[in-house]
Amino acid sequence: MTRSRFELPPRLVDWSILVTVGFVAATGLLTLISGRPSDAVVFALHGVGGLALVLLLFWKLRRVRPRVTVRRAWDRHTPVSILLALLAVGALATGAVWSFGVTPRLGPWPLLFVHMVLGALVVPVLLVHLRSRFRLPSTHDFEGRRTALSSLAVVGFGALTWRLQRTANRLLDTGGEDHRFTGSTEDGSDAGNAFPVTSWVADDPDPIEADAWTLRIGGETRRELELTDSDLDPENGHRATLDCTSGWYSTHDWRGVRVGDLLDAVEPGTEAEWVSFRSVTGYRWSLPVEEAREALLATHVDGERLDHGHGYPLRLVAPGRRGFQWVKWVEAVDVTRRRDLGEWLAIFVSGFDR
Ligand SMILES: Nc1nc2c(c(=O)[nH]1)N[C@H]1C(S)=C(S)[C@@H](COP(=O)(O)O)O[C@H]1N2
Ligand SMILES: [Mo]
Repeated sequence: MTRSRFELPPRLVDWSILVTVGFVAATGLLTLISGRPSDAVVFALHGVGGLALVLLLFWKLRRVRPRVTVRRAWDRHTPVSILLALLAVGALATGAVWSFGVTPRLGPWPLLFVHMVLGALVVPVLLVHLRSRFRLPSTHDFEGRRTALSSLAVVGFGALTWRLQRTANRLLDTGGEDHRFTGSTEDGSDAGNAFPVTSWVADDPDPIEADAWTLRIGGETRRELELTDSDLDPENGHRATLDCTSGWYSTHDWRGVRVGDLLDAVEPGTEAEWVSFRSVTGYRWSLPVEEAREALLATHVDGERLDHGHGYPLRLVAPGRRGFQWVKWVEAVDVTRRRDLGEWLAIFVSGFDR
């Protein structure tokens, strides 16, 4: 088979795919904890990487097609390769469709969630695929000038199509224009409690009775404090956007207690670095002390008392953080010296022991 001058050596394509998949997987994970406008670059890089992968995958799939269409060419690893191709194409397609503002649900799952699942599955299936198909490159495959030029072409293609996609969104007035920089679409802003309720995995506590609830504040502090619902004086407010990683956002006027005021009352020790917020369900998340001070433990949204689904009696409002970090049904604030890595597990397993 003759190769056109624009086609890259197979091994170079394969290695470029490996590197690019690593890049989109890493940036994809990073998007989950990116919520500030200055983080927009993470989403852009993820998009550019995905589009670069479209070109690489086009080359690759064209080359290997006969190995699939000719039944004799199959070996026992071929099904894994086909599965991998389907997952990769599915992840790229769902990502692209979402970027154009088409945001259907597939049964209970938002398309963006399907995108994440497919993308996450690519990684282990790719590792299995590599076990049977891994080939060390020869120096010939990476001849300097050609490698540099082709890398440039692939990255250039990704960046250019990303740019064109934005322009197309604007010109064709697709819903993509209305996405926040995180890719999320607006839902229920300024409508009080009438915005989506999202809890994940098993977190579903019974409604909390105000008299049976207290808020404890302690840890690396000089004093401890226990407050009841009637002690909470919702005198502080923030306008902030809750942005869920499943692809929706909602902007509201939140009112409640400034965490900094609570901390002043208990006096954190000099070693205090983090503040952890724990839910009655065991769900928890922590923020660095300085950031936590500016956060809010909210009792009200747009002037309404928070309802049960949104975390009554008290929920964390952490501007610039993604929704999953806005702990609902908070009952304890714990000042600590070290970052609590167990929270990464807690958010998945909380609620299962009930
Ligand atoms: N205790 C607890 N807090 C939680 C969650 C949860 O499952 N349990 N879900 C988080 C997620 S993923 C999001 S997006 C927001 C959603 O808040 P809402 O249900 O008020 O819209 O709450 C966060 N806080
Ligand atoms: Mo979320």
